[in-house]
This record gives sequence, structure tokens and C-alpha cells, in this order.
Amino acid sequence: MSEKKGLIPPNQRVVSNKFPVLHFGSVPKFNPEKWDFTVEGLVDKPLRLTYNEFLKLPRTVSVSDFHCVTGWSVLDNKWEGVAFKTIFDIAKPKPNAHYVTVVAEGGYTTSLSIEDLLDNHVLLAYRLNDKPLEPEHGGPLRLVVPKKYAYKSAKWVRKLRFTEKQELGYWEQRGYSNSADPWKEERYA
Ligand SMILES: Nc1nc2c(c(=O)[nH]1)N[C@H]1C(S)=C(S)[C@@H](COP(=O)(O)O)O[C@H]1N2
Ligand SMILES: [Mo]
Repeated sequence: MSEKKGLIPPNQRVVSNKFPVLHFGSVPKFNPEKWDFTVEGLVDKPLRLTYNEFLKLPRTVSVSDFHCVTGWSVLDNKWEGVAFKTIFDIAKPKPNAHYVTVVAEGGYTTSLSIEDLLDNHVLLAYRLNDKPLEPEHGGPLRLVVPKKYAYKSAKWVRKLRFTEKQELGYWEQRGYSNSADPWKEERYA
């Protein structure tokens, strides 16, 4: 029985043996020479960083739980990477920027309000539990948004686009909740 019983969202079950892998499409090949991370849209300072440049950004560590909308949760994951706030401070969003579309390799997208992304535990992670993030879990870089169902935690992130109006993401266009709060069990739109 989990020590966190009562502290996990309604109708989620904890998996403790292995972190499940879930995505559509195939795991993209990572080429550190060609990989880049870009920030575009409504920002004063658009960014393009190489993999090595990304690794030089200030690092943060955050332990959080992970809840998939299909009902499994993985508790106490130690993520390391760059806080969204760090990117936000570098890119300097314009006053009319309210949302961010997260664009991943292979066409997966999701989007969140800037307010949700500025939460303390939101980061672009490149390490999980003291090891480099494995490709199947989103390596080299994934978003982690613990307070939302995991379809908001895009794997293989390459781009953030700051927008005024929200652009619905891949699952959000297909009937899944855009607010995606596991505590309120917002699974479907
Ligand atoms: N690029 C991409 N990111 C994705 C997905 C996907 O299909 N493609 N699936 C999401 C869903 S529904 C879940 S539950 C988590 C699963 O992450 P994991 O495979 O590391 O457990 O990734 C999310 N991020
Ligand atoms: Mo999921």
C-alpha cells in the first residue's frame, strides 16, 4: 500500500515496479550535432540553443508525481533540468503572450498557460532519477508538468511558441481535457 494513499488523485493507481512508456509514433533518434531548442512567437528575445548550450543553463531539481490520464501514476520522480521560469526570464515574453505551445519531435504538441508553466515544479528535464533521461521517456529533453495529466508533459521537446490565444494540443484536439487537472479528474473535454 502506498504511503501516499489519499495523496494521489482520484481513480489513479500507483505503479511501483517500472515507469511505463506511453506515446504514439516511434522514439526519435537524437543527434546532438543537429538538435536545437528554440523559443519563438511573442517574445522579445527569440532563442535558438544547441544541446551543449542548453546544458549550460542553470539547473534545477524537482521531485514530483506523474499521472497518466489512462489511470496509472508514478510517484516521487526526481527530475533534473531547466525550470520553465529560466527560459521565461531569458526570452522575455511580450505583455500579450498568455500561452505556450510546446512542440515536440514528430508532430506531438500540447499547450499550457504561462501561469501554469510558471509553477515551481515545471521544468524541461534531461535527467530522471540520477540518470540521463532515456529516449523512451523523452530524452534528450521533455517537459514535466506534475499538476496536469501527463499528456501535458511532452517528450522530445524542441520548441516553445509563445502565443496570445491558446493553440490546442494533440490530445486536446482529440477529446481530452485542456485543463487536465488530475485532482479534479478532468480527463475529457
Ligand atoms: N512527444 C510525445 N510526448 C508525449 C506523448 C506522446 O505521444 N508524444 N504521450 C504523453 C502521454 S499520454 C503520457 S502518459 C506520457 C508518458 O510518458 P512516459 O512514456 O515517460 O511514461 O508522455 C506524454 N508525452
Ligand atoms: Mo497518458
